[in-house]
Amino acid sequence: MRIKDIKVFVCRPGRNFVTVKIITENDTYGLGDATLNGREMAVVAYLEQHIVPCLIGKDAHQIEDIWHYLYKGAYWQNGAVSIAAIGAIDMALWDIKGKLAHMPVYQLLGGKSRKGVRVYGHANGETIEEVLKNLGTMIKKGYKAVRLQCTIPNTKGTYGTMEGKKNYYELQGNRPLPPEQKWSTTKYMNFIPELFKQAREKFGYEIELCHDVHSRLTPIEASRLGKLLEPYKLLFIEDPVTTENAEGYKIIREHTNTPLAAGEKFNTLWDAKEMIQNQWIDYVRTAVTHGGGLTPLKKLADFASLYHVRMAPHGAPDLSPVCLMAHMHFNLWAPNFGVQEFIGFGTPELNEVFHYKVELKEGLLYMDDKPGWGVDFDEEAAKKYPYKRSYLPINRLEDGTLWNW
Ligand code: GCO
Ligand code: MG
Repeated sequence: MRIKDIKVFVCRPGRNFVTVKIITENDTYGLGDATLNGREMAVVAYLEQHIVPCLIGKDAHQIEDIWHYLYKGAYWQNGAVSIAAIGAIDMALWDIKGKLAHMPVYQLLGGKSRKGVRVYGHANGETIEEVLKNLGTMIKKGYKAVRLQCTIPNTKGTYGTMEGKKNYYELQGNRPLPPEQKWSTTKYMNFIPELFKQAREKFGYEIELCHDVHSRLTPIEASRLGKLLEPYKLLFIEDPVTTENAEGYKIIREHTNTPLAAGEKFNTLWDAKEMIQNQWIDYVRTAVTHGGGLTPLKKLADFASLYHVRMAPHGAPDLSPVCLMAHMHFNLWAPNFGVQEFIGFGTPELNEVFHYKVELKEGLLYMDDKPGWGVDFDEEAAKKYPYKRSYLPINRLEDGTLWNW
């Protein structure tokens, strides 16, 4: 089944997304998500200039070979831009294979390992009171696991809570240049255990809670945070330190039994290898898009399963519904699936462009069985929402030093 055409779409139904559509000679098409937040157009260029010309006429069924052709064949194997591009191609090919086989993709992986996908939602706020109010709402909606992020008093903006209540930080505002935030580790460390203390006092221990540190600590600071949070029995803390240096996780591991999650920025299995085989983390956060597609992600899952490490794919709003639906299939299959980040059912603009259906019941996300991923993209609707350059914020310490955002 030859590839006839490949189209790359950039649209902004609330925020920017890059979507790939591969069309075969019999007009079957598959979709992939290539969104790389704040660097979208670099992936578009990589796809249009360097990938698309090589794939026209190739057999859409040869997913494994095409993956290696694009990865090894580029000579420059790694890198967020190229991997997001390869990831989207790989996703679109799996979608096609499912459609041609008249099967949901999870069937091609070996079938379902569970009835639904456990998810965690987000409760953010400017104050502890507000976060707890939002947590209460999430529990009422049926969530059984929730991530808590709160503005740290006397700092300007905090991860997860920027731009006030109306404009959740990841729904891009008008940011033609990166906005700046301030960070104080001392203020954060003095404050955050109180958030979880109050959450447990109010809601008890049945609801699973987690927290994203967003790489803002050093290993020894993160070790201390993990210890301080131990009484509140978190599902995990995420990215306590940057992941470039895997041994940082060894230090944290030696000091605390608070579970650790990392890897939303891993591009390959090799980025994750050392942490997994040393069992320094409990959850791998790699997404189908940023991990180079389903082909490498299923290898990552199998490798992680040897070391009691579970998959917890990244599901922030900068991953499109195409990626969410790919995760649904992956998570239904992966024997060592842990939990999926899920930020909700989308805005009206988003749902005008992407057509998909998921349903939350008692903490589990369900979808209908459809061939392929079960998601569609409305090209006409997408034209109404043109791309606009937008950046993630940057972060500085109080003295002005550039820090991890
Ligand atoms: C998460 C992530 C996101 C990232 C975003 C960057 O755990 O959901 O850390 O919140 O900030 O995906 O593009
Ligand atoms: Mg994260």
